[in-house]
Amino acid sequence: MAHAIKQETSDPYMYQPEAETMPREQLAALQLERLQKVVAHAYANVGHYKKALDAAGVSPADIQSLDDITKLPFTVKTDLRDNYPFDMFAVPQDQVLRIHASSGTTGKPTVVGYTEGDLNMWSDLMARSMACAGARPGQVVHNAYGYGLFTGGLGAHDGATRLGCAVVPMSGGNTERQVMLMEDFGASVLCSTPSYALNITEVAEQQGVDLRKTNLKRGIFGAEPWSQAMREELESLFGIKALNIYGLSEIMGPGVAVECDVAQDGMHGWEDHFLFELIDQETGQPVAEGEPGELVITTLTKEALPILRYRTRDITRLNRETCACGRTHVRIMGITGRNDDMLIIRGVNVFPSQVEAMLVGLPNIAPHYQLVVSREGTMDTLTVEVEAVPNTPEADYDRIAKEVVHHIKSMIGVSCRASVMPPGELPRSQGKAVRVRDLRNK
Ligand code: DLL
Repeated sequence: MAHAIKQETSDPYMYQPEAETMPREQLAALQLERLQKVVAHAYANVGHYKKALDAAGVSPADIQSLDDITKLPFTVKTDLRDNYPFDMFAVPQDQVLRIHASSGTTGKPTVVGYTEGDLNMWSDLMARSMACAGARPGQVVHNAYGYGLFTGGLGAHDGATRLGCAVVPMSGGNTERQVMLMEDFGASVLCSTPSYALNITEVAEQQGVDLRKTNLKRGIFGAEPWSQAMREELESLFGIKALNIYGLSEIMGPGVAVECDVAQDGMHGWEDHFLFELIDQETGQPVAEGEPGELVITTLTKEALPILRYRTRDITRLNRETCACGRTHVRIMGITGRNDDMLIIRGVNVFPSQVEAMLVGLPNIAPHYQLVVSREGTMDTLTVEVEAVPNTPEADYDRIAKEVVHHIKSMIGVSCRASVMPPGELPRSQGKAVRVRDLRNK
């Protein structure tokens, strides 16, 4: 399908140019000053950190250089759960102005809190991120991230308002109405998960709306892994540029890192507010420059919930070269997936995003899929469920399935089965897509 991008060129417009292009030595000096403050703040005000630092034999005064961060213990998700709901907060309750929580499939959710200063900083960073991704003051932003305890909806909402955009607070769902309002209100920017964006394109097609003819210019997509192939698919279906945005509630929410409109090559992680490390998942040691590893983030300016060395479980690579856009902040080169989403099928590591990269673009297959893992005897088996594109004769399903199996074997190295279904059979995403159905413990 031919690309129909409505705005090819982009200027490197910046919301906070001084911060975004700060020379690296200056950035490092700022980071050290802020790191020392945040460690002292966490140690003095959070029981968990007092205990953890004492146990590691390290005191805030030991942080004399940025490298000293490795003396600090890691924070993991269970630390937040163990201190449910508010014991990780570093400020008195009456200074907390917002609470978000992640749903979590089992047990108690992970709870996060924000002071007025934190909300202000978040709005600024989201405004910065949206401008970096090509949004401009005065535009209409259609926000289809879920509103509620999830940080996506309100995070994007406050950022777009701060940037000076008119926000349409849609949240997820009611997709036919979303298509109508996106067209009628002339939205320039769509904020949603990539899987929900795909759902929107399908509903628009059913309604006879050609999204490429609307005013839409940018998609700011994130909150779940997505492949380059999916990016090309979305860019083509909407006639937009699609930019990747990253964040997590424990650290802030959306706006921790974002791709720039200029290079579209890795997400700028905002180093004046966060310190990024990449570690080997097994040893916890730093990986060599350019190697993949688990992203570890320290908040440098958060008041209500300072977090030291948070193990995100997200796998990526870092690039510290200055970007073509002029921004100096480190680039997070896409998220392959979370290490807890990685499937190990008969010894082969498989991320859903790798399978997605394979499937999207194969002829006769719609870009909807699910991976089903089951156990037969002692063997784990993977079945890839895909949908045929409309009007594919059922007699062809078997041949298509064989092609899928062949491609996955040759590209990823894992043997699987494929099940081709008629259009509309697989569940459609309303927010974060469920890519894996694990039947092994059922
Ligand atoms: O997903 C925050 C967010 C909202 C980010 C809207 C971007 C846009 P959580 O629900 O806490 O927060 O989930 C965080 O989602 O650790 C990653 O595993 C995953 N994730 C977020 N952004 C991306 C991305 C929000 N761009 C978890 N690519 C993170 C891949 C992502 N995975």
